[in-house]
Amino acid sequence: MATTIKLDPVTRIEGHLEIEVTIDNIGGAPQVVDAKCIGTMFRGFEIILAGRDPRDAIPYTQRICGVCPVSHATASSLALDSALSVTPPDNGRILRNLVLGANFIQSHILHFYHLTALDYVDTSGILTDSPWTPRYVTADMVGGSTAQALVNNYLQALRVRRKSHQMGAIFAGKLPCIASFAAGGCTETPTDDKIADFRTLLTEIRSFIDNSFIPDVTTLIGYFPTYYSIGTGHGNLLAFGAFEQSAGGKLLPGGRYTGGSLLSTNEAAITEDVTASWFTPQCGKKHPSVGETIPDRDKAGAYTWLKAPRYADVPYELGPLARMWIAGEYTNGISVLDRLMARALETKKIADAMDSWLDELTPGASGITASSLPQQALAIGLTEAPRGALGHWMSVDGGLISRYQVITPTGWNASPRDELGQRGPLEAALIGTPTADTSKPVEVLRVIHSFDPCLACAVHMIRPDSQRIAGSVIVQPGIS
Ligand code: NFE
Repeated sequence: MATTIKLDPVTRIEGHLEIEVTIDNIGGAPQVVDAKCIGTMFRGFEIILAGRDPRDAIPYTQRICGVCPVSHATASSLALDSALSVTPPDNGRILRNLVLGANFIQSHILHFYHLTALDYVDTSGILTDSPWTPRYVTADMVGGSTAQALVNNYLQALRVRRKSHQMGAIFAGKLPCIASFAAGGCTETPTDDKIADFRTLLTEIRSFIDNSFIPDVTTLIGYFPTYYSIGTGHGNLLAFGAFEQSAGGKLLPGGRYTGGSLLSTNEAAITEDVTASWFTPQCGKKHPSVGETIPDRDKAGAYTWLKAPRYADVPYELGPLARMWIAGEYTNGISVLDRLMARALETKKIADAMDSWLDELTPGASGITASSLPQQALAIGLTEAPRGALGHWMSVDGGLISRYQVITPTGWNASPRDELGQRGPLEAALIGTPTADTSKPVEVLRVIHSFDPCLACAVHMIRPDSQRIAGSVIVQPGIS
């Protein structure tokens, strides 16, 4: 008989995500046969931004999330560059890259050591107190000296992430939420001292990436080869691309992969479906430039505060694997382990590029081009966040924001079913996941965490009550 489990909430992610999975025996093997991603918060930043000065978009949208604020600052700055018809000087473009890179590094290290490694490692006898317990411990976990080494680096990774924030703050003013990005570039002026300070921290962080992070990911995934065929999903990948280079093009290019082909991405093909979302039908099937955010908590058949972004009506997975695949640098496969490996390799690619970007800075030269605000504009800022492609769409009327829409990577990855009945990427990836013990569905957690979901990004205001389905088994994974 099928069992429905609700992970409420899923822990070790950002924000509140509920996952409901139905498990049944197929050929004698218990596995996930249905899945729903449930965003439990209402997203309201678009409403907050309406009527404000367009320049407010940079500080306001960073408050969507403390993990990827630089990506929101980048997307809103790019939208403002476009609205104001201004091009940043080379220093401005490079400084933006360096601060965004620092944020990617800390986020990717956070994901592996602090959000997902504990799905694989038995730390009994090593980590015995909160916040590491309570947690699932299953027979297939890695223990012994491998667990001890990973725990040591878990603690070291906390220090490395702090240094990555310190590094970014040299050109950002502060982190997590930065103060230096603006229309036309970055208000910081690089000096020899700041460049040297940045490089000192970067060199130490690159050493950790090369000597600990990538070896640890490689070691860990070596114990779990079956996860190369778990969490595969729809197999469609999409990126907008990021990190504009001096020679033109982007370090991580945009594009799409579907049906075995690499294709270009055109944001005009994006719409947001609300068939299963708590928004009025008039919000549905709209391009984000004309998107609406009108909540309807009582909507029949809906189960989440996330909309369902689609590209030409097709669900796409976003993230480091999509970017590295489209860049042609990682095409081993689409699975739980491929997401972990691609994320680690992308961290190295960005960190290595940052060292050469420091050489391209001109000390003492301004990072910003002056500009003035338009009365009317329709502007788009497309970039990448650690979790995947990020888009901001902004309309300006009478010198004020008249409409603002944000589509985050977790908005795509954790999206619900659409009007065609297609599951979102994470929902689809969960189908077929083996589940040996429904009281400890660690396999389900491994698939969820491979996407590194961030519900704070995907939805933006908390709802005071929580909804549970009568008769379902409630599983609390604890606060490990
Ligand atoms: Ni809250 Fe974010 C990233 C964005 S996730 S972390 O990365 O945008 O959807």
